[in-house]
Amino acid sequence: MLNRRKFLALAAAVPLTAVGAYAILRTPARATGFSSPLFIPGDGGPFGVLIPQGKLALVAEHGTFPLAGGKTTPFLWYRTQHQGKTYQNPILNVKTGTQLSVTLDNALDEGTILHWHGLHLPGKMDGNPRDTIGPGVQYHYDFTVNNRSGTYWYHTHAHGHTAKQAYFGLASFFIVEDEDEVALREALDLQLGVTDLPVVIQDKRLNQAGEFVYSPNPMEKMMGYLGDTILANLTPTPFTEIGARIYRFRLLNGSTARIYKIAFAKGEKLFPYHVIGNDGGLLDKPYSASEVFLAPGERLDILLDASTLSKGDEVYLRSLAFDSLEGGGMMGGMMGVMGSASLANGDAFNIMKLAVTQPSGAAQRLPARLSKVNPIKTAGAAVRAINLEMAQMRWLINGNTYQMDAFPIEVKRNTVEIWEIHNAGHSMPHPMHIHGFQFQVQSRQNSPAQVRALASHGNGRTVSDLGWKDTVLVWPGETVRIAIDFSHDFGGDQTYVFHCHNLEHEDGGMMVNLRVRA
Ligand SMILES: [Cu+2]
Repeated sequence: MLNRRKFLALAAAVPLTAVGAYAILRTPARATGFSSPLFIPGDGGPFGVLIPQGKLALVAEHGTFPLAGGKTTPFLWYRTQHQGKTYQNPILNVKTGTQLSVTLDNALDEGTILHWHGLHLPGKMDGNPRDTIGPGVQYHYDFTVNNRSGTYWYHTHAHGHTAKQAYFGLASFFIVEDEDEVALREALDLQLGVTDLPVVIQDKRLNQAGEFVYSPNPMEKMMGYLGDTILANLTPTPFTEIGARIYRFRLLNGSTARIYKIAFAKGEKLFPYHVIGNDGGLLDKPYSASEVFLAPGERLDILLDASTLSKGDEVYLRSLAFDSLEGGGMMGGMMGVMGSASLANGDAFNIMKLAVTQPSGAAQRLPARLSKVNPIKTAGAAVRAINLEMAQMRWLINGNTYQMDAFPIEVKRNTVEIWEIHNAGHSMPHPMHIHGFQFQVQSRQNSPAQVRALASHGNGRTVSDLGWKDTVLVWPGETVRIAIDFSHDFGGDQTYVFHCHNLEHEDGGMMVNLRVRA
């Protein structure tokens, strides 16, 4: 158990010279203009929507990305040439049942591997750190997409370098469609890239030339690296024009460490929205909400009904203030004293402005049903304890940091397990992610007050716990029970990882191998 004295000792261990350097690099936070057009994906180029036809060849390489104001930043991306067009970090858009054949060429100067976050795949197709490939090496993926419709994503999982490579860009969306998705799109006349907008939210530090800076000091390697400039689709202080109708936002928290408390606000008043999907796709029906936590790795699929707004109205996508509960409240204070991020985890800020350009429209009716979520049958399921804590400045899962050749968790194929994930009281919030399988949140116990306040869905659950999940935020002191069905129809033993999606925690070893025995 981490106590007050240990926290003070490790705080004292951070070299002040390193901290001093950040103060110089930091640019003013909280710009207020919201006059940069939101970057919206097109059908080619950066983040272009790509429907794979035949083989897909992705090259992980260095590039430069244009930011608002005519500046560019060094960037890492997956480039591909497909059907006569060039894409960087394409938004892949596939139907359930599609067979994909993908090559990854590593044109970086260090190891990398691509992980399909949220997809149900054989272990060798999943892209986990054990399969990191060196520079100049190619990795081949062949698999069938059998997930439900939903907003998945793909990103680097380079052993030891995931945070830095993801921070510099190696990530994009993977959007899966099935008949439920088609029905929803038709019912609400949604169009990807027009009224159905994938939005990745990230925080970065920029130097005076406007380039991304990633150089965490020892404290930030342990806690997580926070930026002070918030980007939506790589746009700082963005705005986008909307009509008076329903819009869909597929929000992805693509930050390495920052948690957002997602809300929309018109003036000082919260503007409620509907949650229609989580990590593993559509929920059974739309759920009204006005505040939802979104941790690194998680997705939130929402509908915003702007039909009651009128021309000239402005609505902001915001992150509301919350208590980051880092080190039982102590760590956050010390981070401030140490002169780390000027925008703390839990500070409030606007993310994006929506400007209504049409008079009020006719109300659109939300579908009463979206999809079917079959509850995992948990009768007779074994319960496995997963304990999260810190010792000697390392985050531990069941007492250990990551050992690449050890398989502390072995489960049997075609069995259901309940994982009881307990986070120590003096800790940090940890977004825990499992590869290869979607799970269902059964309950939250001993939640902090700010989570209990949102727990209106039974057994302490919030709206972001509904449906299917691959990443669940576990707050200090909390116990979160999840049900996982380890059924699959892949041949032989399968190996995956379970880890914290605070990417600095992950790179620091907050990860464990998992074997599903045939
Ligand atoms: Cu963590």
